[in-house]
Amino acid sequence: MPALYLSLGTNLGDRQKNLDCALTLIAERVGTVVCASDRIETQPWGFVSDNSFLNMAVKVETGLSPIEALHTTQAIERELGRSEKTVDGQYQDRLIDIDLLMYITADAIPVRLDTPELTLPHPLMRQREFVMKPLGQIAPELVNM
Ligand code: PH2
Ligand code: MG
Ligand code: MG
Repeated sequence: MPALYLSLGTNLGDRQKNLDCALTLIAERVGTVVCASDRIETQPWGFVSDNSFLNMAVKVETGLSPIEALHTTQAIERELGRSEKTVDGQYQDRLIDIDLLMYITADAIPVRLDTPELTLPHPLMRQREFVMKPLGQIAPELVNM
């Protein structure tokens, strides 16, 4: 089975519950959640806000293609109340954000994709401690790649 690594983040509302709901819907619609990192408290990166984040990373075994996984996670974000992602190019506070980090095929090849809709691996992941720290807990081999 292909393995999909996701980053989850939330800085509004009941953050633990937002992550719980996202994980339930990911398990129902994306695939089997085989590893989940700790939930770490992080400060907003790249924008100014009083609301700190909870971030985590998960590994999902999925039968979906990368684009199908993107559309499915975007639908989950919308169902959990996510509205606009950026305003005037600035990041916004959000109930839930689900980002595709890496997609590893069944024969262990990391997918490389560069389309207007989706870039894999996630182009900014290595600059973001709030992504790399939880990802390192569940997949140290990817972080040290
Ligand atoms: N997500 C962003 C921008 N900044 N900062 C933290 N701490 N956590 C995030 O998940 C996050 C962020 C864009 O999606
Ligand atoms: Mg994001
Ligand atoms: Mg996102």
